[in-house]
Amino acid sequence: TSKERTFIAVKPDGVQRNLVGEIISRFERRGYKLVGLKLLVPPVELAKEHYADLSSKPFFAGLVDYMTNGRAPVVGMVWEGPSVIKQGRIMLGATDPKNSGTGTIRGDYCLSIGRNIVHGSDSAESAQKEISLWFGGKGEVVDWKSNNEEWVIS
Ligand code: DAT
Ligand code: MG
Repeated sequence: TSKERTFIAVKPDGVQRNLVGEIISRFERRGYKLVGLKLLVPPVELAKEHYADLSSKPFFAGLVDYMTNGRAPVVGMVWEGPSVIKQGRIMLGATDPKNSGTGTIRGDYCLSIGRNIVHGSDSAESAQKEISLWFGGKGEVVDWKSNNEEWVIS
């Protein structure tokens, strides 16, 4: 549905490299609507919960440290629109940038799986989990009407 929502985050390397605007622009220009936005150094518990599925992987500790050590913050976002979960993943490109196509965010801006600059929810279930984890407070996700909508969605 056109009310579908996904969680997208610019990771610390993307913030440090001044790619926040570029990443927001790509979603805006595609026609998606920004309904949540925050900048934070995530608490370790939040990062562990966010990546809970990967807790047994050898890179887990390094991944959590990279996300939470405060050398740069994370920009968390909620984007809304038709098929935004799947399309967001396509816009990001493959997890490992050496397999990400040119024209995708990772394919255009990064080189290494451990510094792949963006996160995007990979399913309806993870989108719901991640949005409530990162934007669980009252009013943190905003329902608003875009005046462009009739020119973007029919
Ligand atoms: P994605 O971020 O595309 O959803 P994922 O959920 O499998 O990918 O993994 C989450 C993040 O963990 C990924 O963006 C980068 C890191 N990661 C995954 N596999 C890795 C590996 N083999 N070595 C180092 N970091 C890895
Ligand atoms: Mg993932």
